Amino acid sequence: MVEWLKIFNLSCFCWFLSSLDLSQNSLTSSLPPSLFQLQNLTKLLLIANDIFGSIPPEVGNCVSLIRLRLVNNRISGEISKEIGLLKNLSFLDLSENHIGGTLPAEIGNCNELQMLNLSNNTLRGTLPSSLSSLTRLEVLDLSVNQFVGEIPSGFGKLSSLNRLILNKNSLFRAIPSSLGHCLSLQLLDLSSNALSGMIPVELFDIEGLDIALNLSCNALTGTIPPQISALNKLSILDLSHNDSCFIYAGRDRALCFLEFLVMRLEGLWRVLVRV
Ligand SMILES: *[C@@H]1O[C@H](CO)[C@@H](O)[C@H](O)[C@H]1NC(C)=O
Ligand SMILES: *[C@@H]1O[C@H](CO)[C@@H](O)[C@H](O)[C@H]1NC(C)=O
Ligand SMILES: *[C@@H]1O[C@H](CO)[C@@H](O)[C@H](O)[C@H]1NC(C)=O
Ligand SMILES: *[C@@H]1O[C@H](CO)[C@@H](O)[C@H](O)[C@H]1NC(C)=O
Ligand SMILES: *[C@@H]1O[C@H](CO)[C@@H](O)[C@H](O)[C@H]1NC(C)=O
Ligand SMILES: CC(=O)N[C@H]1CO[C@H](CO)[C@@H](O)[C@@H]1O
Repeated sequence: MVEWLKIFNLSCFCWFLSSLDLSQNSLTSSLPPSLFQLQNLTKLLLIANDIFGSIPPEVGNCVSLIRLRLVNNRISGEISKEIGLLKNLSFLDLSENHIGGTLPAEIGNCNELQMLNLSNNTLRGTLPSSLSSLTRLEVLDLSVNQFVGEIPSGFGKLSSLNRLILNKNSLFRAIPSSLGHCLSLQLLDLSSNALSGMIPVELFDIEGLDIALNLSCNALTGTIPPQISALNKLSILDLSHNDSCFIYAGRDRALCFLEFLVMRLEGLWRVLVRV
């Protein structure tokens, strides 16, 4: 194992350090406080180690950080509001850890964020509406957490958003129609929540949606509007496992299934009925 603690005890000699990648090194320790004195650090990658303990508030000292990726460790504690001091942060990936608490509203101060992945943690509370000010965001993945409440309607301002992945939380109420303004979306996964109400027709304005629309395992009601045929590039449409009997109100078909999956294969819509 790299004697990384010793390295950082000498951090006064590493003041110039701008990039540190110790991914996949079986590092077993907490994050040494001296790490967060490196004000010139732009890239900190400690992916797939066995790092435990929390990310200290001193992370806010690393004002040069552009990439912070601590994926797949055993990091716990909460995300401190000092994260908002990282004005140049573009990629923040803390997925696959044990981070709890709420997501601080200050995350909305990280104006340069292009990718925010907090998937597979134990974050709770509501989604801060300040996320709506991160207009450079291309990837927002908050899946597999314990978030509750509504999807902020301000998410409609995220015009660069390419992937919005919120599955496996406890989000409720209606899907905001404003999501239809996210015209860069290729993937929208809101599955396995407690969303209710109708599927907003505005979602079918996102003509570039080509990877997947997954709204399965919610409590959505109503019909599937004929406008859905505008999503003619879509590979995966999953509206299965919902409380209501969906009816596809298209011109040429009227389908009524409790569960179904439509896939576009070789340019054709295939309806694969399950159960
Ligand atoms: C950061 O780098 C600059 C030179 O690029 C140097 O003058 C400065 O002392 C460094 N700051 C720290 C805290 O390491
Ligand atoms: C943030 O990025 C800008 C533009 O690249 C750069 O001029 C500035 O020095 C950076 N700030 C810090 C604290 O590194
Ligand atoms: C987010 O992180 C998880 C776990 O590391 C990964 O599987 C997933 O692909 C990431 N999401 C995106 C959109 O890249
Ligand atoms: C969450 O992460 C754990 C361990 O890092 C992994 O075993 C599990 O499969 C992940 N869960 C999901 C839903 O990705
Ligand atoms: C949609 O999401 C559910 C639950 O999150 C998942 O089990 C399912 O495989 C997804 N559907 C497709 C077609 O990928
Ligand atoms: C009829 C049906 O499949 N209902 C399901 C809708 O989704 C909820 C949440 O996943 C399930 O509990 C229902 O059984």
